[in-house]
Amino acid sequence: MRGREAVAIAHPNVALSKYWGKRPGEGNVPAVPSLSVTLAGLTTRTRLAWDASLRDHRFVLDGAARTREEAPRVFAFLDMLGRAQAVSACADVESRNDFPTASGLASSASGFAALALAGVRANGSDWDAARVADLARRGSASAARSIFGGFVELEGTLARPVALLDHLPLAVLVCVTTEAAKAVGSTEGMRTTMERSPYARAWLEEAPRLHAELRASLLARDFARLGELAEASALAMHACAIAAGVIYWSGATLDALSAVRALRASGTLAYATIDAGPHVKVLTRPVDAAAVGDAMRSVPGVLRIIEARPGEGARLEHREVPW
Ligand code: 2P0
Repeated sequence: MRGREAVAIAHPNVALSKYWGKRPGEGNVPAVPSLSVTLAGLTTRTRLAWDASLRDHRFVLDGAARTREEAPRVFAFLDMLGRAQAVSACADVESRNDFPTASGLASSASGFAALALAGVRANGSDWDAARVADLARRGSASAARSIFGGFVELEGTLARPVALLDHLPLAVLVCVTTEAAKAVGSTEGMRTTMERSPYARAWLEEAPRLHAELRASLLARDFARLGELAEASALAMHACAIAAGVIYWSGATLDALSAVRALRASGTLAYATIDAGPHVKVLTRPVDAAAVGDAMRSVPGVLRIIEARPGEGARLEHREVPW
């Protein structure tokens, strides 16, 4: 029998202070705190119904049905979601991203955020945002941050909003450098880093310091300091990963980084951040976004630019207020 359904939407986020590395043990708990901004304009929309007539979950992503073998993480998450909600039925899920998977914006963050919220609400549960975020984290830690809008912190198992989306005027220019999917996923990349990098301990010590200072600069609305710290966090994360042979950068990444530094040298507030892929995301003020976009477009190897602004947290479709 088909139960109630819910349709949730969620957006990806970009971390200003980075999460890289997990605490030992179960539960997918980050080893370091992170702070992100949820992005408007790029959306995952997920419909979920609990259906007792199904023999296994049904998962359709961007119009194509995926089997348990093809999407093990999603199926394991749905198993866990059913247990958490005490539902014996299987989930019937259709999910769609309106942005390409290789865009450099993690679809796992918006994907697991939308899936968690839809699964909980389809069962009629009125869990609060922190509890839904705790669930989403088990799918992908960055998904916990996409439950909330604006500027969001994830520390251990707890995700919480730090500042509203209009707290600090910010434009994020995603400089796409390849249309190919990344070679090494984040989970594997961070595991290899923690096992093999001679600088793993240094990262685990440095990341919380950078995070605390970045958080303070956000609350003080100090854009330049926030940008410097965000770039420092990304560079420290990648330096640690590179030392373990986990190299996400390409030549275009370095060229884009140089262009951001040239912009700064000429007096423009522009700062780079880089996630588990070769794309460079430029943090700038909306007033400078057009000029920064022009400069980045002229970098050889930058294929196109997606411009994003701070956005809302995950919510049920057709609802003005978050839930
Ligand atoms: C972040 N990243 O803080 C960091 C920076 C990428 C680089 O969170 O293993 O997909 O599923 O918890 O959340 C991407 O990692 O990893 C990520 P899992 P996730 O945004």
